[in-house]
Amino acid sequence: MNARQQTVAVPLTALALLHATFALAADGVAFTSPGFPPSQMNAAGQLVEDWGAVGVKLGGEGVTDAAPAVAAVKLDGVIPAAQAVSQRGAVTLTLTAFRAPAHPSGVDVFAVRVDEKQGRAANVTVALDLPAGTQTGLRTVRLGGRVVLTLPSREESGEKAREWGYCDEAASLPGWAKPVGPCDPAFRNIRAGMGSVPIIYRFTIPPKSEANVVLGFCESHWAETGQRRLLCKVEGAPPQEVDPIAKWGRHKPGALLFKARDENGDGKLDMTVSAARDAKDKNPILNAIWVFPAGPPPNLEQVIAGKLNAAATRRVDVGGGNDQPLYPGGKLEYRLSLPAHGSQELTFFAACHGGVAPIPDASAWTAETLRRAAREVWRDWRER
Ligand SMILES: [Ca+2]
Ligand SMILES: [Ca+2]
Repeated sequence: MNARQQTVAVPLTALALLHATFALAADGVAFTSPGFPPSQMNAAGQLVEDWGAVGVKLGGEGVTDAAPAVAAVKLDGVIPAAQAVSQRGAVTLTLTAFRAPAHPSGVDVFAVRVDEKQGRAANVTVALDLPAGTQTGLRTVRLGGRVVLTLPSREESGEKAREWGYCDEAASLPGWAKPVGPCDPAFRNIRAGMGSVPIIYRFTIPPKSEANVVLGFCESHWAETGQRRLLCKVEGAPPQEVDPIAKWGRHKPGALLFKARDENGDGKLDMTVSAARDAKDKNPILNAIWVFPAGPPPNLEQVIAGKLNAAATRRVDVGGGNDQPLYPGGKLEYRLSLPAHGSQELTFFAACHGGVAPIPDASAWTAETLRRAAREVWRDWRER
């Protein structure tokens, strides 16, 4: 993505607005990008957006309480930012927020950095304090339908994964499909990658082992071919593209077989269903998953009929009663293990005035590209 294409014309009043808002340092520090309404970090170090305030709670041995010093700073010598620094006993907590000019409304980048100060390895918890009514997913926090916060990957959280589950931003739609004919009831409930996000599942298996994986589909929205074409990838097997209408027809349960293998030897079998490149409907769906032991392939008609469930090592009614997320979730807390004098940083992306936060699976923005975009827009602004 090119930051220059995403910036907007800057009204002259914006500069006056910046001066006005930066003068509020006693109450907090405002920050923005040229031409956008500002966000604020308040005197408590909370990021204040039009959807609410986000704060950080620190815990752990030797961690004490202290109010932060909030100040306006310049990142990379040019990006206006707000920074809250607090000495918290064993550690120093530094919260930094700046606006990146991501199309169309901008994105606020909120970095939480913890530095170990006493020369002893420390375990610290970083919990997010979120507004009431927010719902936490794997990588996003939503308020109503709006994605208001993008989270670092759960691998960074220290949270323990389950044996299997989904790890994506797709939605469960129980009863969505209307399969005709006798079939496993698992076909009725689906998960859908609304907003063009992929559907991703992970199963624990013995490292390097093989398995027969069956993915079950039933398209109940489209009646014509060429709409929702799917690209299915199961680790260790060749990818398969399928147009469920062309292959099986509307409301007709169908299944694809994959000779899977834990190719990278991490003891996990990864599978992804996403929209095919030429799909008109970019929201992928998935109805069911069966994992069978390696060996002779299972008869797909019998799998569809639900007659081989007892032989499967896993049968998942995707979007149904026995489905589950890979990470239990609940409390949004990150566990950091800091070596002596070490530090760790967690980066969150926040929706700012009228905008949404980028969904990781559907957006190319990273902490690095957002920072580069902010740097470029402020350099251009300075040269005007
Ligand atoms: Ca693997
Ligand atoms: Ca299902």
